Amino acid sequence: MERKQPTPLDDFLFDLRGYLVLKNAVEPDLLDDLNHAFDNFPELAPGQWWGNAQRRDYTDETGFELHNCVEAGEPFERLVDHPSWISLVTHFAGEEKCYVEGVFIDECIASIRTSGGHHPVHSGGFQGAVRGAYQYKNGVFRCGQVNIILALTDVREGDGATMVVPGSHKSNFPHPLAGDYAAGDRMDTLEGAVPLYLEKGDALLFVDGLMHGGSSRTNPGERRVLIYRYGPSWARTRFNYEYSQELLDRLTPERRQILQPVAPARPPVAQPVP
Ligand SMILES: O=C(O)CCC(=O)C(=O)O
Repeated sequence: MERKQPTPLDDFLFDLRGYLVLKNAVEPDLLDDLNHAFDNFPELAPGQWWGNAQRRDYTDETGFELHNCVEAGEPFERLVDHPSWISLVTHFAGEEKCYVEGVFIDECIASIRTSGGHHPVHSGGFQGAVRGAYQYKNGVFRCGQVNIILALTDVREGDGATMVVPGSHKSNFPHPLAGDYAAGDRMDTLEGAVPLYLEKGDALLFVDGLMHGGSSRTNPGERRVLIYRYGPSWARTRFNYEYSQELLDRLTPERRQILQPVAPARPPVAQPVP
């Protein structure tokens, strides 16, 4: 697959709306491998570890969320620098044209949502964290976090589509009707929010500072998505997961550079503490 480069239209739409939809981002073989991996996830209780990945649902209603899923098998590794988006996320969040150029992965999550599940509305420009902030200045993007949500199943009406409030990454006011994340308020009918329907294999790219969430799934069956969050090379993962040496050792140099942009600085042999 050819590496997709950002176009002037991508820049215009990303700046205007805060998101892009990447059609047919992932090839059928890889989708099959990822779905096969999902089929074989074990039953995990919230908080339970599976190797170096951990089930850690964001809320009681988001459903199964396997964090650090890049440790869950080789197909997940192929997404790290996937040609459909790696140049885009690097362009938006990778500190282009400066001494710390490059991206790292802040979080990577395998998510399964069933009927009744949803992800409450959150983010938006108003008092947003620097970690997810949108910025374009002096001819370069300086976003704190750009997310990829890859659909492994079709996500249509009733399937629990991700919803966004287009343009809200720049908003200077709180949304007066947005509700409360901690209370688990649903965003299904939020004024200004639109669902982004995806076909299996499409990916949604958006700046985390965009107001967003997951609408209620009302259909039977599963919504399966992968969420990979990219940030600047110098940042640290939200929950401080550490990668296993086995994973780091087998990655291509390009992938290792993204998971570990800066190797730990240690003396060659342990030195006595003076
Ligand atoms: O599940 C979704 O569609 C949205 C996910 C989300 O809001 C997030 O991970 O921040």
